[in-house]
Amino acid sequence: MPTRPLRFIHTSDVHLDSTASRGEIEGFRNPAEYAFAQVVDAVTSSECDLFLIVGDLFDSARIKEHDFEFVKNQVGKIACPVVLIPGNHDVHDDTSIWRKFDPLDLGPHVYPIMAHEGDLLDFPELQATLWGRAMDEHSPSYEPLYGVPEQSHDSWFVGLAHGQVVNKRVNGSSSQITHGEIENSGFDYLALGHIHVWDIFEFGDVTACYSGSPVAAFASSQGGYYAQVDLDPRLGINISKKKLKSNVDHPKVTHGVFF
Ligand SMILES: [Mn+2]
Repeated sequence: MPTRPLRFIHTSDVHLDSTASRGEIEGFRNPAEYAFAQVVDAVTSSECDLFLIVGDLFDSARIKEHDFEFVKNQVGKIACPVVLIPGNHDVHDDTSIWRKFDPLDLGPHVYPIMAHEGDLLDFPELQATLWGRAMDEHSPSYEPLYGVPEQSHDSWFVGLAHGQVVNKRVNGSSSQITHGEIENSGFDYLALGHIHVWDIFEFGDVTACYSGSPVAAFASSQGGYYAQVDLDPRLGINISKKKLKSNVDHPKVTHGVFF
């Protein structure tokens, strides 16, 4: 059992430079930038140990230098480690945005998980171990939780997965995460991305959460949240659903709840 508490902020599905939400807001180029900057502010002001970005940070491989520089600038304000995985919009394939721009250029404190077979990140000073596996293709063959390694329980064990939580695997559906896989993962917390609205699951000893998109307009206005997670050796897990300042630019935008 870890002896120190761990606090982190979890976001996903920022979809920077999506064409679905346009227009300057509060000095930012668009609502997605405004939302991401607010999440970064929350990280810097809440004594976080880690910041997790669980896929679809970028909307497409067509993003420009400007978008990458924006993220570099924002994460440059953060002192703690930043861990990110790709999603289906910024998938790690041959033409990936993550090959056009090197995620390691975002800063020495940024830990991109780009290994298709999965990557285990150990932060001994935080008594935390993180695992995720980069999506190479948004397809039925990609299983976000395939091959989670077994861990001792001396560290907090936190997973990152971008995909769709399902009761049982369904033929033809992409990037599925089953209830059983979550239950058997051994994670203290599974940070989920892909669904744009907030949701929490508990299977066995494992708590999993979709933070949803921080951009309200990308979730039929039901988004606009991030998750602040506290893991405490005495108190257990506490997940706070934190609302951002309104960043809906266009109330008629109905982007659907996941992509
Ligand atoms: Mn997605």
